[in-house]
Amino acid sequence: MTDTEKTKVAVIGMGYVGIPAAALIADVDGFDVTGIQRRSERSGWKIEALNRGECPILNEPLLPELIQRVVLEKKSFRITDDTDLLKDMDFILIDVQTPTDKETNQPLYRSLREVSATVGQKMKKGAVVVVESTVAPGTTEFIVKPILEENSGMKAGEDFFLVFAYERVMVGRLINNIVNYPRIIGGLTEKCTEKGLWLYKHIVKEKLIPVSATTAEVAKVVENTYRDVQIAFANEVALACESLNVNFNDVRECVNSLPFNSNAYRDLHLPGAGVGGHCLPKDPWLLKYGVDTYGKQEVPFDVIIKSRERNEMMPSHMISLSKEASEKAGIDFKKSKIAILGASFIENSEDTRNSPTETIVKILDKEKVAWMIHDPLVRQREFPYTISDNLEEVVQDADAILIMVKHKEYYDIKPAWLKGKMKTAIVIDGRDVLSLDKFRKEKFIFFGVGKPKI
Ligand code: SAJ
Repeated sequence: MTDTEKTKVAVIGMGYVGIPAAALIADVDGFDVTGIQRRSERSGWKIEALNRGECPILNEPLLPELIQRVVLEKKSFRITDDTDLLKDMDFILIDVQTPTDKETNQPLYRSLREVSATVGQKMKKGAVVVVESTVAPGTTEFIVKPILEENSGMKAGEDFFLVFAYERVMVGRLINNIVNYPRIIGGLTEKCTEKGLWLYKHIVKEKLIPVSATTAEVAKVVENTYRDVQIAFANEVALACESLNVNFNDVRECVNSLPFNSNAYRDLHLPGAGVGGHCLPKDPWLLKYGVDTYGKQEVPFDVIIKSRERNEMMPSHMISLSKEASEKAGIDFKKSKIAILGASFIENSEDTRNSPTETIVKILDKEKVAWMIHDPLVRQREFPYTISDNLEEVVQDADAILIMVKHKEYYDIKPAWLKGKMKTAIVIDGRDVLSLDKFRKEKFIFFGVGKPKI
């Protein structure tokens, strides 16, 4: 097949979403993919790294070999900061970050607006623009569409096509989730949806679900809001268990014993030291913003907002447990040294976005309590606080350890090893990693989220 006959695809934003999507499409015969990445401080280095066939994301099964194959062997994927190339593209995927303001929880669409304007200026007639980034319901129709039309002078649905097809990736399973999860294809019009279905049938092995763009936008944020509420519920139950001196795990085993394949099934989630990541802390606010901005009537969102607040308070619950343990040990919390285990937002990953550990450090700094952080994977340049990958050094002379992430290394920590290093034997387990019985038998003061105090 000659180069001209190939379907040309641009993917804008070489992040957790854009890189696997681009590499998978480039691996399909008949497709040629250009990754577009601006030379920003944080991510500009990825352009050269990817063009050398390197994978900028750690610990991603399948991704390194896939990138090598499409960049170095097939030469069907190259990365650039040159947006002029957008003019030749049949499909343009917008995979830029869509963060929310930490104070107002409003979406920050600067990147999305800038990229949409550039795409509008450059795209050719008949191009299919696909937004994969998570946005508030209403954004595709009321923000992206007008910007594309104004900058191109073309009409959406006729001269070009617009689709919202959100990603469902998760660090550690980026390729798996794109290929093996059903994909929602939300077109602005039926014709737009058809265009989206054509593209994704080449990389998605599971079913494709055609809906309207706004339906897809609601589904996306609801998927994560649902999980956030589920986790908040588990956190609230965990607090009740601590208060009643029962073990959350026992309660969860009972509750989830209802048969899974019946309508009576329950899926009580896991409580923990907090809810981080790029999805759950922001998507509930995107749902609210979409309804507040484009909805026809008010929705109070009590359940969703209370759940968000519950999850946000879990790091401070870890601190309260640590204070209670210090009192029990007869030491002055203010003069103690806290070893924080885990800086990433999720186990066995270096991803630190919205990490609950950042909240812990802010609280300790405010109370002028000394701390050290251990993480086996997080690169220092990705985290604003000093991290060590030397566990022994971090726990040495510590009065308490706070387990914030269930990295696999932490399951091997032995009471005797820890006791020999720590000044005071306090463990606050935020992720149900260590055995309460084993450590209490070795005279540790052991508290944990959802754990009985006695
Ligand atoms: N967490 C809990 N209790 C739980 C599950 C998670 O406290 O029962 C915490 C984690 O420690 C983490 C945060 O919540 O700090 C988020 O964890 P997550 O498992 O939801 O990981 P994410 O944020 O990568 O979630 C993504 C989401 N997928 C997309 O946005 C496409 C989420 O909807 C998926 O359910 C999840 O991946 C997945 O399991 O694939």
